Amino acid sequence: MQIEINKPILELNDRLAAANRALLAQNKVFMLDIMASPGAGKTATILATIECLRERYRIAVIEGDVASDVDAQKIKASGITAVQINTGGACHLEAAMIERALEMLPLAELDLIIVENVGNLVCPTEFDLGQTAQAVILSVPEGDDKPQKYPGIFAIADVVLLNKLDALPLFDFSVEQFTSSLEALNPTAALFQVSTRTKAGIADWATWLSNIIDA
Ligand SMILES: Nc1nc2c(ncn2[C@@H]2O[C@H](COP(=O)(O)OP(=O)(O)OP(=O)(O)O)[C@@H](O)[C@H]2O)c(=O)[nH]1
Ligand SMILES: [Mg+2]
Repeated sequence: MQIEINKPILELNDRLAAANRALLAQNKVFMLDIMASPGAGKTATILATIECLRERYRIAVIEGDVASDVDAQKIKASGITAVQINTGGACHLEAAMIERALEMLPLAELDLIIVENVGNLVCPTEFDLGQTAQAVILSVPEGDDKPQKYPGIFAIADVVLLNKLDALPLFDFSVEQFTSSLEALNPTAALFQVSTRTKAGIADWATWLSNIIDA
């Protein structure tokens, strides 16, 4: 006999995610979930995005990490409210964790919540958080083959950011190969080539995000 553990866990997660989504809709808050490997540039992208959009939207950030409040401190240093979730080992955020973080935020006074998921290209894929949109960041040093090797996460993305574009001369990374594998997996995902260091592409990405927030 086989016991299916994942099914009830995911069903419960889906129910809580639906409740999060309803709460956000009721408060007219857009929630963006950002997923990527450790070090791909999630926090750097969030900070760069905040700089572009802070005059236009009231923003808060939910930080997900296995341990520490390093990223939440970076966000707070920019004057933006941040709630840190420590998963204590889990390699992804879950809807129940977001539910608790949302209780700590003044939803009626916010337009945009950016969630930094735990650094991982596999685990976050199955866990709906109640987000409005999902972004995946891949950075140039990770290699152009990642959509082929981790198809699940690229397939569910609404938007993909190729970050650390400034590092292209140092790595054997084919933008063409990456783009065509991504397109084969997810033809409708928007793609932005960015560098949080040089700020290349950041304004275009922020404009795209603000267009879907306003839609
Ligand atoms: N050269 C270059 N470095 C970058 C760029 N974006 C981020 N970095 C660097 O990459 C490292 C990781 O960036 P983070 O933003 O902390 O990455 P993260 O995905 O939030 O990492 P975790 O939260 O640990 O999973 C830092 O040293 C950043 O300065 C970029 O566009 N170009
Ligand atoms: Mg980070």
